[in-house]
Amino acid sequence: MIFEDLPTTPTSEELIDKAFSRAARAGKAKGGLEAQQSMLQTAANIISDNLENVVTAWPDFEYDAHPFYYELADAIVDVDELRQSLSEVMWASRKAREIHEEYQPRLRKTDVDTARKHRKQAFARLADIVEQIDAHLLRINEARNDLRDLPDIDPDEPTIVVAGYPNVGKSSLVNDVTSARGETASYPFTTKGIGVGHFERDHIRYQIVDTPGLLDRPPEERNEIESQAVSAIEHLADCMLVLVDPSGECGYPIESQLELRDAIADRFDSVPVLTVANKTDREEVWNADLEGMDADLEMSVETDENVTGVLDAAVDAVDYEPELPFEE
Ligand SMILES: Nc1nc2c(ncn2[C@@H]2O[C@H](COP(=O)(O)OP(=O)(O)OP(=O)(O)O)[C@@H](O)[C@H]2O)c(=O)[nH]1
Ligand SMILES: [Mg+2]
Repeated sequence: MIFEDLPTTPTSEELIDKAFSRAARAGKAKGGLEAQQSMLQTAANIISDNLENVVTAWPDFEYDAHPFYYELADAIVDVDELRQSLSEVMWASRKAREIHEEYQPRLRKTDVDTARKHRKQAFARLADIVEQIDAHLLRINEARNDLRDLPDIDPDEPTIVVAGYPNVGKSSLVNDVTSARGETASYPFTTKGIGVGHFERDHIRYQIVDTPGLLDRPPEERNEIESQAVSAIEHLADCMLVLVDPSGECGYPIESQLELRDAIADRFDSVPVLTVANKTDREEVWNADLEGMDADLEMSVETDENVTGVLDAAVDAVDYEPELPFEE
């Protein structure tokens, strides 16, 4: 995942401490003017290099982040604000180099006391620059902590997204079809772990993603962050399975479940949306008017009835054409 390996960002205090203590050590190894020059060079380099590294560790949101991750990231941290902070840090990095260049000549061809006075002045200015970006460093580190936990999903794999009210059987389905068990990912804004499963058809790997806390209730109940996460899912989904439980065992009347289905179909109008009636093993479902619900498919995950049929339909709907390496 693109934000997984971001390093921690130092605080301004940590960076100043590090720069000045290394500088002191560098100074001790030498004497006279050389000691002052070496101290300045060490402090300025550590500051400008560390700050530059803070910035370059980040991917370019526009070019390197898949729209899915871009939108998810933007739901959690304001990307424009983050960019602003990164550019302030870059400014400070350049400024540290400038201070080095400005003071370096003053530490030559002079007496040691004067040189020490200039070097101290340079240190004060370096510290001042780093303190000025204190809030930006903190914000960048917070963003890093928030984004590190985004779900590990491959946005380029053909993906089936499973939606529906709580308790309709979403997780049961994802767990049932997925080859390797126990894969879960988390969105930082829901407490529920989301299941991410994989299965293969004709040597193509399909990803199947659970959406508890996101696509499990009416749109008007979503907060702003959740709504934006739903937009992100639009970039991810190649097919949407809306599970309904006509038995009502899930605790939600079928009318509400169908309203959610309609809202999802409206929202994801560029994605094939299939309505799947689950729990056909339950007696209440036998007499239910599945046609009246516009159910495309029925299944029981519990008794493994037609789960394969549902996957087949989803794979058909995804209609994925692998890119062949030698095709022009
Ligand atoms: N009878 C019956 N029960 C099922 C079936 N599929 C799932 N269940 C049961 O329904 C309950 C809820 O299933 P989950 O898979 O946890 O539902 P979910 O949609 O993931 O629920 P949330 O994670 O809360 O959104 C569990 O007790 C399952 O055992 C089915 O086909 N038939
Ligand atoms: Mg679940």
